[in-house]
Amino acid sequence: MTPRGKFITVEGTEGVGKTTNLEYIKSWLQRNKIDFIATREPGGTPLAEQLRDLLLQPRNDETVAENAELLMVFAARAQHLNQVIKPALESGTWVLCDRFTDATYAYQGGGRCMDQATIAILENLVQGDLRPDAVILLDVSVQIGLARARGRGELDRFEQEDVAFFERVRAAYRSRADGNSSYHVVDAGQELDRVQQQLAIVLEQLGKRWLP
Ligand code: Z5A
Repeated sequence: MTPRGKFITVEGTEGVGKTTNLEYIKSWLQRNKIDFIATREPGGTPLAEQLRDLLLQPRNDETVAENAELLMVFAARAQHLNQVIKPALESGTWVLCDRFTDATYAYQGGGRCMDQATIAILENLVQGDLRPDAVILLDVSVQIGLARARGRGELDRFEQEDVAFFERVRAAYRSRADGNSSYHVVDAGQELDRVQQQLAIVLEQLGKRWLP
């Protein structure tokens, strides 16, 4: 029987360098000849990408209800899981995902102060017992992260939030990582080559644990 693929997610607040560092992780997977797909949340299928557009688009016509936002995040996730993530893992393919449910605990739970228990109910409903095998949390101060992200031009609906919102997002991420061995926290406030030296150590640990 083919062993299940590994499920790695990459998380962090705005401007933390996910896009840049995902490329580094992909090159490690390629060097190790691991069969993998790279995907993202919200998104990863045509329907889920449409939901992503709706979630990120700034709206002047109405305020998005917090529950509506939460359900859209999980609707996109349900589609992504059923169509992409679960089939890949079951066929032995590894999945590298740019954000997953930790982002919901951080943005909707921390940022929007929504009830964590409600998020957990939806997590169980949509995912069953599927959880990432490893979560790489790129951690940077909100000040540095926002300065990097806001150099990119037009802001999406989340990027328009204030500093206090992102402080809560960061605190929620750090609290989930605290004392949990599936989480690998990387100090992403340093120069890029120093960040990638830390990532290399994390990947080496995962390789030792998972590769033959
Ligand atoms: N969201 C949610 O609310 N609930 C959920 O459950 C999920 C998501 C799954 C879209 O995510 C939004 O969805 C997100 C939360 C919400 N909020 N927002 N916005 P996204 O991941 O697509 O969006 P993003 O957070 O803006 O990520 P990004 O576009 O991938 O950007 P990034 O992580 O900040 O990475 P970057 O583009 O690689 O880096 C930003 C800049 O910094 C860039 O110019 C780099 O060259 C530079 N950089 C990177 N690293 C360094 C270092 N070390 N030094 C100096 N400069 C650096």
